[in-house]
Amino acid sequence: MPAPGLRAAAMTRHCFAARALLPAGWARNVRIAIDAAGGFADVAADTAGPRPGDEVLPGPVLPGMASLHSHAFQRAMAGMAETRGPGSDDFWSWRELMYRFVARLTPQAAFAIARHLYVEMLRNGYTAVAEFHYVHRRPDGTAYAAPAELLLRHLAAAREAGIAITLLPVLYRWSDFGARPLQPRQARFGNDPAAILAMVEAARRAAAGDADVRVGVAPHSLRAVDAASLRELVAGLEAIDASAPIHIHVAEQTKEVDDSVAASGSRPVEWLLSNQPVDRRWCLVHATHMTADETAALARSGAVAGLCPSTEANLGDGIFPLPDYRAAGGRWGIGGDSHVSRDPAEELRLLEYGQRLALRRRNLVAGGAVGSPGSDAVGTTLWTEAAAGGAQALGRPMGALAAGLRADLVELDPGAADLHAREDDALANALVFSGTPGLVRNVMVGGRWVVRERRHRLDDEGGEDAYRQALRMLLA
Ligand code: NGQ
Ligand code: ZN
Repeated sequence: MPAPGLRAAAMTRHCFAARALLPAGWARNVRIAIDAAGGFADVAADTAGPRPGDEVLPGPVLPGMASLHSHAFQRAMAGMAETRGPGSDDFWSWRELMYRFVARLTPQAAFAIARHLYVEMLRNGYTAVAEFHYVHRRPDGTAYAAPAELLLRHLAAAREAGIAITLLPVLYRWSDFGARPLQPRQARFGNDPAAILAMVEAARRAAAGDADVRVGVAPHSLRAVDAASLRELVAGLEAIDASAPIHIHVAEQTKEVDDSVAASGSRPVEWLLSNQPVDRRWCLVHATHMTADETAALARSGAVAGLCPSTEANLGDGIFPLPDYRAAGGRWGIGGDSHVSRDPAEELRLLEYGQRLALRRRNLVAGGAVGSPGSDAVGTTLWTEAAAGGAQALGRPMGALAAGLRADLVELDPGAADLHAREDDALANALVFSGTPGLVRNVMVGGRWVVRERRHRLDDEGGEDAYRQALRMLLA
């Protein structure tokens, strides 16, 4: 029998990338060793060339991207909330439409929508998703026989699609600040901290050591939890897994800021930073409306700001103060949220464009920052920082082409005209700013190819038929 070291070496395989985006920037002749467990064993730049048996990747290679915020069911609503209603439309009127939609969701439909969505996301270069899941109960508010039924449908969908997932069962206890009872149309969301922690345990059992599944929690928002339940939830999670992710929606709308000040005398981000141990485990989703002091304090906390540019634009939220936040060393990532976009390049483009529109300048997200060596190329900077921040938010070792991380990678189409005659930073800039969809050709998650030549296994197995069936039921 060979020595264990030899056997491990024998089970290691290699990809050779002509060009790849490494933590220190673009590199040439990169040889990537992938171990049998689906991790990067080694990533070496400037090698002599491919060796016999290497899988040669002629297109530019980037790390897989994490989507740090998803409500999968909302994928089926994309385009359904774009007609003016009787009053003046805003975030809150959109939410009423969303509640009407969620009332019809079944476990089968939730699964079909999520699986379809996750395949779409993979095709565009997302390799992992944080599912912020709050629809726990039947439409009448009673629990399913297995209370984590709907949560676990998302785990099943992710596994069939082949995307890595961080499951975040959501505590949604109240309808507003001051522990107001849930409205009837929120009856599917309600639970107490103990019930959410039981879902964490159920999800951990179902995941059973799978390196591509992580479980954390999400207090929905400061509107939906009181201080005591929030403390109980965070303490309970710490007892199960001391480094597990904690995500929360915060300061997305100015009304929430005003209501928070009225309820506690503090703004939402300010309240959270002074009442919770906000650190690297935390992801503050949106955090749109902050003062300069809150922006700097959030950056110092080590938490990730979860930015969802397409949804924030769709809902009329506002613009996150990204240049100031980055200047203070803040970490950030991107999320598809309501999934009006499933494309990380598009999210990143919208993120930079929002800053340009607000500040009337160009090339704002560039240069060095915490966790990034800094490139003057906006595309390189955006992809590198969002991948690293997303990895932190998901609590998953990913987000860079580096030894020790999960082997997630994206190869762009070497034949694409928009990538032609370009090198290095110009490739990332073309990916983000050419506006051409479909530049991603091959996608690997945890050492497994899940998209090859733009095809996914489910393309031939009726994955989209189940989605269409769910749409017929939901939109009838
Ligand atoms: C959600 N979506 O949980 O789906 C929320 C709307 C709420 C965004 N915040 C519900 N974008 O915030 O109350
Ligand atoms: Zn959300």
